Amino acid sequence: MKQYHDLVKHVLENGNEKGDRTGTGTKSVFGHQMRFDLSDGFPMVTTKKLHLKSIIYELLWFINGDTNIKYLQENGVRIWNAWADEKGDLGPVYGHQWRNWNSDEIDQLTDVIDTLKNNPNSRRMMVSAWNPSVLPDTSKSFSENVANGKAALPPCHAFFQFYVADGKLSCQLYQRSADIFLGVPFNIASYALFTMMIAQVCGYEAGEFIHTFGDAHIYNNHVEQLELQLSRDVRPLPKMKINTAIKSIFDFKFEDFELLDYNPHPHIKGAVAV
Ligand code: U5P
Repeated sequence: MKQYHDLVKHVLENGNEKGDRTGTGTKSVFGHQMRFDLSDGFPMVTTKKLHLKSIIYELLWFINGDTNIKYLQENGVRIWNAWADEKGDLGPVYGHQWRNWNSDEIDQLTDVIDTLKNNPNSRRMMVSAWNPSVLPDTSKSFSENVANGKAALPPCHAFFQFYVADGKLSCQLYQRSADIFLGVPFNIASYALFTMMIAQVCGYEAGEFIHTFGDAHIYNNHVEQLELQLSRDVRPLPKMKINTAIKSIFDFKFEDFELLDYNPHPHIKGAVAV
């Protein structure tokens, strides 16, 4: 994961000192891109331990179009707890926009898979989670926004596009805002896995995951943790084994994934800016 370490170094050395919504303060750059060839191994950072379980369950939850945290909680995943209302609802966040865009019964995920199978040269294979009509009113609480039919949070991974060449499927994500220490390692693993799953069900090899950023930032209270991480040696990437019997994106279960040869350095704690 040299790409990740290079991003960390670049932002520590060249980032703009910038205030932010959470009051924490950041070092930030605008515009950056990393490329991961998925045949090199599964891009999970090795210089700190990441838990894959949350990533897999969250991805299956997006794919199902679910926006209530009940399913995540039943599976021990807490990453969305801070934003849900008393019924566990988050409003029309990722899963809703992917499967039922703007509540107009536009299933972007099914449509893009259809195009990938039938017209892979298309330059229109995009899925957008960004929907200006449901962005939250920041003067209101998360649950007030949800009660008004708005999303609890604006999406960070805003939209993605697929590309097929030489029998390989690649995916490029545009992430408008990226917490380099806590969010980015999860976001990379999540979209890398998603790319592999889409490739499998469409009959392609997995090509590259290309991660494009808007505001890529290091929170001031994560600098020490990242310096520790940079001091550690980068280890070989693990491999991801996916049950090859699955032929529909909607049929994957947690048990269909197996991470092999992941030998990371110990976990590093850091506070989340809410
Ligand atoms: N964030 C991520 N990845 C995610 C979700 C959130 O990095 O998947 C981070 C953003 O980078 C930012 C915060 O630090 O959460 C959301 O704040 P804002 O950009 O909406 O102000």
